[in-house]
Amino acid sequence: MTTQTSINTGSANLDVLSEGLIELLRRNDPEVASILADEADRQASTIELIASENHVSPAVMHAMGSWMTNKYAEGYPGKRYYSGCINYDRAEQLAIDRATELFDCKYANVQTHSGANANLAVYFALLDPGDTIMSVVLSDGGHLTHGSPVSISGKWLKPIHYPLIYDESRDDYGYIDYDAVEKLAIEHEPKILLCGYSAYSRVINFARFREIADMVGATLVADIAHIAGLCAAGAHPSPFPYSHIVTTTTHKTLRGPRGGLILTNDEELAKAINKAVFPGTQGGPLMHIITAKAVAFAEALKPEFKTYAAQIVANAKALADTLMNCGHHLLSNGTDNHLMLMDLRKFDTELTGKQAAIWLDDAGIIVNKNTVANDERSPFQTSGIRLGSPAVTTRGFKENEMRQVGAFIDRVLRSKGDEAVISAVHAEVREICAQFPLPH
Ligand code: DSN
Repeated sequence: MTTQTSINTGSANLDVLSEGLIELLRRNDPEVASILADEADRQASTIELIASENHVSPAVMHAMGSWMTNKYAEGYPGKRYYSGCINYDRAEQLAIDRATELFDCKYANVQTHSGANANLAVYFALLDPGDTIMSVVLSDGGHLTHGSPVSISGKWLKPIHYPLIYDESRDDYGYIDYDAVEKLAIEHEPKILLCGYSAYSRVINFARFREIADMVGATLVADIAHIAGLCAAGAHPSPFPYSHIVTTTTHKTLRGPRGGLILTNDEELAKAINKAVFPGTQGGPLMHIITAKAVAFAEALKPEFKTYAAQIVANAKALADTLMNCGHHLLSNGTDNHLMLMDLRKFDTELTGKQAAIWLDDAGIIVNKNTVANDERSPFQTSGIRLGSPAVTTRGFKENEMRQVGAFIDRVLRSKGDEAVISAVHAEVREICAQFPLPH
């Protein structure tokens, strides 16, 4: 059956290799060529505010689509199960060396396929079924793998969740309640104390967490998936030397390929982690992704990445200030990092995060619905939306553009979905996007 396809790369400025790929697919597989071209166009013509997403460089992207995908390389550099791994050893060792330099630590495992796998491997290395971990609950900004009942971490471990400050009359409303963390840790003696979140906009006090971990003999695991790029570039304090183990993804603020990473300074932990990754929880490593991680880490080691990370934070602040000046409410009244959580309950009691995200999507502004502290709505509806600055900062947005983005969001939400307003904003979104192409 022949399917009619249209291939239109529209406003996307493609690099030479990407153009070649579309051309190759256009001849061999026009349906997939059409999907790729449309996605490039979608990314180029919308404002991406999902806090966990980014636009990789052509070098990172094409390292992923290289010969390095063709090989099995179970094991570690110099200790592989299959022959022919010489170049895979070089690529993985380079990724390890660059990761340890970037995060100023001694040991790195670059094989985990994702942040979730990184956390799972750490649990497998350190815990037995039924052991206690302490973390923030998913609906307050934690993560599925931090003990959610629908995740293996919640089914096979015993999660105790520590709270945020829920008292709105306090200046530190929405911040982690460190005194409660200490009290709960003393009461429950977790084996792992987790810090690091999917929707927390304030600086994490790693030193205080380590003090608490030491009081109860817990291993401190910092899951810096969201803020890894900021930590690497000095735009957020480093989790080292306080954390025993650091897990992260490589594709958020770090702007690498989709994958995971585990770091430590402790040789015994490093050995246990390596075993827990392979053969404990994974098989053959994704060597094309590991190669792209090496490329991304080299990019993050460059001085310009520090400028990029500082701009991510400045941009988030500019967006947060604009929204608050327009009368919107942000959890913890602002941000120190790349993201913010808009609490819609105080703006319009009827408006769900789901509806707000749909209206914004219609205007070309991509956000995700998100629960906010003490949210009574389900994760499918939510009372908030999460906004982040990493992807637009990659495109070159600065404070001025972020103020425009804040004004767009305000107009869309105040219009309550009015089609004329949404369509007018959408036209302005396309105009601004045309001025800031994707990396090419
Ligand atoms: N899904 C990721 C996020 O958006 O934060 C967390 O895994």
